[in-house]
Amino acid sequence: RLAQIGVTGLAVMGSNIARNFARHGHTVALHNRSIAKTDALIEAHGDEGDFIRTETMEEFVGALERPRRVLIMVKAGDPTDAVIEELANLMEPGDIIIDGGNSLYTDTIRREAAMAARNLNFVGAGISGGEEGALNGPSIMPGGPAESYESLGPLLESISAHVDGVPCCTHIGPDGSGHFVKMVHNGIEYADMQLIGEAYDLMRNVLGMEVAEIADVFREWNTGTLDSYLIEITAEVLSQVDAETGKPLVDVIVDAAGQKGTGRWTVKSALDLGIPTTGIAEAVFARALSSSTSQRESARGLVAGTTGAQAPADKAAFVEDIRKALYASKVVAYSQGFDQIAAGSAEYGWSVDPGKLATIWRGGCIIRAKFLDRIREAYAENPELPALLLAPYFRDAVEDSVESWRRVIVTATAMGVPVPAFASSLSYYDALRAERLPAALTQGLRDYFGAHTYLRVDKPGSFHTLWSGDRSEVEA
Ligand code: NBP
Repeated sequence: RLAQIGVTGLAVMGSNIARNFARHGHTVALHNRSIAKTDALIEAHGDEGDFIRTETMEEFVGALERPRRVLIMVKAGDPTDAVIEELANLMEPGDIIIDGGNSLYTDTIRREAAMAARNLNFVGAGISGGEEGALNGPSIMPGGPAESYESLGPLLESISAHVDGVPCCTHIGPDGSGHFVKMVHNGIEYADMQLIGEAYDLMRNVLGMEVAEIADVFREWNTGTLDSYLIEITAEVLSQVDAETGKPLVDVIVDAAGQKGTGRWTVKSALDLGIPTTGIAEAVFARALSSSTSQRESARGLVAGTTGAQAPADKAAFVEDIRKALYASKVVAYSQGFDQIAAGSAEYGWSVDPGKLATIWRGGCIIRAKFLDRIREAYAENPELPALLLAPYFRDAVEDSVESWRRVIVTATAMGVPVPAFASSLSYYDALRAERLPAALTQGLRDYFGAHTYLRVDKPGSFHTLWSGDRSEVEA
């Protein structure tokens, strides 16, 4: 017998995906650099389906039906390159190599070109959903050649999450597009988590609420427009009591957030593309600030200057303000993320369909939410949306929230509670809708010190003022 799919790299993610394939009736060839992980998987879960145990790469490749399909689930970076090279040396034209790790999209573009030159199909596939998703149904974002999706698509769709019978897996576009959208997905996840953190902090440090009470608020929010996986697990984490101390677990966890890099990659790419993803950037910087432990230690005791600032008297009303501020800021973060995807797609010629993307993010992935259905509808209604924020549904939601949003930021600022993502999202909204921006002054300054020229509102052409001369204007 031959396997329909091979999985190499059997740590948490790889072994769960291999089990997911097997549970869906596919024969799965297993390989890992060290045999121990392969044996551990077979020992613990061998009865879940049809696995073929292999020790060497030769044996592994030989166990696959043609065209061969191999999913690589090893550490991103050099290990992935090493495994690709080993596989490519053993494969034949038309075979498909899938990289399911969190690879940087520019690496995927490079690898796809190198494999195409050897007549091999290379598919960079973003996979989201963590360990649990890998086992029970992730959201899968495969890029690479469209032809390879014909053979691969049904296999991947069978193990993906499904929402209303629709698989959370679709061909995203050529070469690095799958890993690019997965990267932005992770960036949005950073923004979502930061916004949730700020909402929690406001309830805690402006309203003085108990952790358990805040957990109840999130549980309640999860029944409305904010209904999402992250809001749901926020209630779970906030409800957890530390067995050792009897305190809320969140109070014994060190307040320094880690990061593995996909948020940072998103922001770097946004800078290169010239797209203001302020929500994601604030989230990445907020994690960095939280981890500046010694600097924070030294800054403790800096004057707050909050003399006389009072918490709002109507607690319930302020909680509702926070909910609206969270929702509006979330709309901004997604709108910015989709802007970045549109810009990346244009830059690399990927033709990514934002509506299809919203559809496959509805289930399986970490940012899955009711909200994604609204995004899918917005793009279905108008595929040429200038910005998600301007789709009628989201525009109404944000306009309905804007007064609450301002009250929250005013109060947080007066009371010295940091709300970088809430505040910068509101500033983005205000800048986007502004009649005139101070960028006109920036242009004047640039012209003054660097003769960078400026455009005029009243006539065509570029102009320069002779700042160090008689200050008359010349056409540049
Ligand atoms: P890890 O990222 O921890 O990688 C461990 C695996 O890589 C092991 O199978 C290990 O083999 C193998 N490996 C290494 Br390390 N160097 C190798 C090399 N030079 N040659 C061959 N194999 C090598 O595993 P993971 O957490 O399961 O994640 C797998 C991929 O999925 C990563 O790219 C990750 O970013 C991505 N991802 C993870 C999550 C998540 O929630 N964890 C979610 C989405 C995507 P060994 O057993 O012989 O050491």
